[in-house]
Amino acid sequence: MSAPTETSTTVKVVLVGDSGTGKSSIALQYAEKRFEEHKAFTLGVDFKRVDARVDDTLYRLQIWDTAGQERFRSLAPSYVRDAWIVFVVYDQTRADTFEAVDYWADMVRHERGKEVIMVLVGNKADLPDAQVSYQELEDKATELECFFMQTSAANYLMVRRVFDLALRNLPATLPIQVVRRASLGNDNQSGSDGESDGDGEKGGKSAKRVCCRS
Ligand SMILES: Nc1nc2c(ncn2[C@@H]2O[C@H](COP(=O)(O)OP(=O)(O)O)[C@@H](O)[C@H]2O)c(=O)[nH]1
Ligand SMILES: [Mg+2]
Repeated sequence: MSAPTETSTTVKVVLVGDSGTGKSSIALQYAEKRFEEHKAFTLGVDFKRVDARVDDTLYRLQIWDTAGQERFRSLAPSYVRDAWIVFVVYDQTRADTFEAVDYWADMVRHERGKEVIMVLVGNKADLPDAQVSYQELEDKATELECFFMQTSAANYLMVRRVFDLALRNLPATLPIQVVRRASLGNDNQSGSDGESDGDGEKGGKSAKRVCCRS
């Protein structure tokens, strides 16, 4: 395998969506490969830094995990404003969180227009009692002209795939500057997870690109 290309630009990623949908759990699983059954509520905004390798490129990610509660809602736009990737997360076992997707997606489009990579994420795909079907997810993503994926924050591979999807589709307009060919060092996305796209994951389906004509 060739050495990855390191990029100098930090890619800002923001998670939005109603409270309890699993935003913090997705961030935790991606950054630290762990899952907490009883995750404490996020107050305000949490921040994580992750080095991520996708294909042959090493990205530096800043992950901003916002709180979904009503009293914190006014904070989210200022984080979304200069983000390149926004995950709009709902809990597929709670229809009310899916209904709230319009609110969050409108805010994202208002702040960032079509330039941003927006991914509609149906989380908790490991749980049996879904109130929102895969078809509804797909239809909503078509309507919102965004990417979509089902995830389970309990499953690292599913979480990694949603980040990979977004990173692979970063627009050419992103000023990513390649600085050097570098050996991988200690980034946490070593690519040795034995994962192959589309296979080997439980409880979810792979995403399709449905949108985002530029
Ligand atoms: N079964 C299951 N539980 C999850 C999943 N994601 C989050 N949770 C749980 O749902 C609750 C809320 O998660 P949290 O990450 O705090 O949601 P947030 O408010 O959107 O940040 C926590 O008890 C998590 O353990 C998931 O994919 N599957
Ligand atoms: Mg949270």
